[in-house]
Amino acid sequence: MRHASAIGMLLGAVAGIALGGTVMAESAKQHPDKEQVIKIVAQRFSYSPSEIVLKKGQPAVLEFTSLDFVHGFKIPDLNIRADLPPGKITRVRITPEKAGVYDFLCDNFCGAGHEDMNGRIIVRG
Ligand SMILES: [Cu+2]
Repeated sequence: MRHASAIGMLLGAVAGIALGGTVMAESAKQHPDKEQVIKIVAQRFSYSPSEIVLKKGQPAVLEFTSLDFVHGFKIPDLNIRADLPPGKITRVRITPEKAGVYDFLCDNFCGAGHEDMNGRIIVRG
């Protein structure tokens, strides 16, 4: 009886390890290249944060919330733009393919400080 019980415990431990390994492998399979999510708040006349660091080749989602106006979001060098209506989340997906610094700006005239509403994305290689 003693032996049987010891074997039972041993089997339980082995099964636990195997299960742990399976769970990890499954999770890696479902998120092979997990998106980085960055929340950005837009309001007259700034983006917060105004500097965003991304990694080359890693997919990212910029989640914008505007507090006061349909601001714009434009990255001229990447040919990306979006309207950012207040009261909803606007998602912009980017997978930067080249390291560098990319300026972005509001391209919907939003008032006296509109020209200063900008920021930059730094892509690290
Ligand atoms: Cu604006």
